[in-house]
Amino acid sequence: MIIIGEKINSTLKAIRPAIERYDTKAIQELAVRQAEAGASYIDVNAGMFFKDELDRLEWLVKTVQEVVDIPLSIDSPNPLAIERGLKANKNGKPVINSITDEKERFEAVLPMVLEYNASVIALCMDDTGMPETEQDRVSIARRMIEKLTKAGVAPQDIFIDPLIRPIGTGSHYGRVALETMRIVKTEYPDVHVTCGLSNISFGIPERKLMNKTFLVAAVAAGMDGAILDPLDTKLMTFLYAAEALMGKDDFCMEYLTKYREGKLDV
Ligand code: THG
Repeated sequence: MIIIGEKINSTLKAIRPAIERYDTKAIQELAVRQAEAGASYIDVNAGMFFKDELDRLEWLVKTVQEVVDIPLSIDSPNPLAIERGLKANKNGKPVINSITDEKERFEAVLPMVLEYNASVIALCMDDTGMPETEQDRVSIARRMIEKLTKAGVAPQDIFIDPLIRPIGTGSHYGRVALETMRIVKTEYPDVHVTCGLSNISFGIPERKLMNKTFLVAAVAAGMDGAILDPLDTKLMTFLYAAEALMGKDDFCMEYLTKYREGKLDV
């Protein structure tokens, strides 16, 4: 599983003040802890700072890469912010989070994917908005994959994100996301499938229960990347178990290793 550690995000109430006061130590500690917990990428997001997102995102990139070697996930809807993050990046191949099939955003972000030889998360939405059905989502995914690969992006560098909508706002949204994942992974086995896991549980009680259960279903549907909190030991435990059960962990090696290290939190 390609784990994108989500903790360095300005929308988080606990983290925002650290970004606000440029608290190097707090940010670096979060980066190190996520890397040690098994993150493959560190997501950095300064989107709540409307006026100086660019400066703050650049600072986050520089601050994080002083203490960890793993690559960054540069998280912004604003192509100018992404560019600032990419310019500051020194940690190897980053992932751009994200591109969509909105005409303006696609045309602004694609050249950066190529110029910086980055991977890219592609959200299933276009200028008509957020698609309601799995077929509409899959059509957008297909279109983005065709356009990206035609431009020279390798399938392994594309992460399709079905865009998870809260289950509390529509009882079909869990199924729509899972079906989108299953169809995309079947049609394009080399393309990665990912999502922001916790979106599923917005607005309902016992969110962690829903996130964990959805994670298991998503692994079964073929999801091989996730934006999540790697410091959540119970969530990580479900991840190890789900991967073993779905045949994604040969001889349960990772599961057994985590068991021996005392890292299964049950
Ligand atoms: N897809 C992609 N990128 C994304 C998302 C996605 N980036 C942002 C977001 N969604 C994923 N990142 C987070 C980071 C933290 C939390 C959720 C998603 C989180 N939220 C808690 C909550 O909502 O209750 C805590 C809030 C708080 O403490 O203030 O922890 O879908 N490509």
